[in-house]
Amino acid sequence: MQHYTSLKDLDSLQITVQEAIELKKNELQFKTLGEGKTICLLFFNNSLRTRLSTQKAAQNLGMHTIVMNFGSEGWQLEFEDGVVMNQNKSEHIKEAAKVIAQYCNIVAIRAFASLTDKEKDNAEIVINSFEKYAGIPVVNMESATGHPLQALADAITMEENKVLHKPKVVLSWAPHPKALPHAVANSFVEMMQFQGADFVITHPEGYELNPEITKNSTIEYNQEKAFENADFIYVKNWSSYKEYGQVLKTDSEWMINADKMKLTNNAKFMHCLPVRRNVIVADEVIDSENSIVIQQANNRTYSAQIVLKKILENL
Ligand code: SN0
Repeated sequence: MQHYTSLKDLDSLQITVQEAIELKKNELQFKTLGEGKTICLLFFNNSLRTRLSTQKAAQNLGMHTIVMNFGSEGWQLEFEDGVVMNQNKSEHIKEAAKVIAQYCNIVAIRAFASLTDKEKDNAEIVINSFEKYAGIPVVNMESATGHPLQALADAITMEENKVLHKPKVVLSWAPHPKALPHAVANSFVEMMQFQGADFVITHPEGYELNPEITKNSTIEYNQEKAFENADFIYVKNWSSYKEYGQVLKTDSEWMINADKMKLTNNAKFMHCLPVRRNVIVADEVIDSENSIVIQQANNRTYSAQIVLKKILENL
């Protein structure tokens, strides 16, 4: 594997999940693979899990890590070609990417959607420009439209909590005061399309995700109906895609509570975190035995580590 910018970069999701589970049993088994190699982690947005787990993953493979908060500490980058740079952007991606590539062997990038310009967000300008100009492997740590390291961690977590029958998995929208990106939900949907599960997406009308991503996935507008007999409830807020970046609904009607979980087949509760307690999910659910959010966050290390291992093997 050269880059990891989408789940499609994996030869096989199923095999990668098994490899990550094996890796987790002895996370230092490849501790010399990355010796003398460096990864630069560039953050245009905030992070907790991604920042720490990706560093831990790289260090488990013997790599050095350099972290930079580009959003607050870097020069503002220009991504467009041929512009007169007499405004507030100080440096062009053409130089920045080539310079960064001289300091490391892999570059990992977090750059959220603007949620104001759908076309630009869908064009994935930041991640694609790094791929184009850096000339070294690029890892997506949540871009405008996807969060494939999260989706791989989710697949690992679901495999570890596997039920004997074909599972029913529900991706449920829940309210949030702010406009949030579609990336986590998009990658979760893509991941589910690789699995042989009974998969249902539930959200209020107007919150349809990009139909090019959901394709023929089942959408059920009645949340309680969607929850019936579910084995996994995966919760995430996202802003409207149709009315791009708008928050259409904030009332607590769609919050996940114990009564809704009672409709399920004793389902596990999942969320990528950070989560707004008692807005997205009631304390009684996230604090229950069925909540696997901490295990899910732990698997971010093994998701990143298996991806970095595959890239290092190809360097
Ligand atoms: C991000 C998102 O894409 O939804 C990152 C998730 C991994 N989440 C947020 O920005 C939440 C911020 C908040 O204020 O709750």
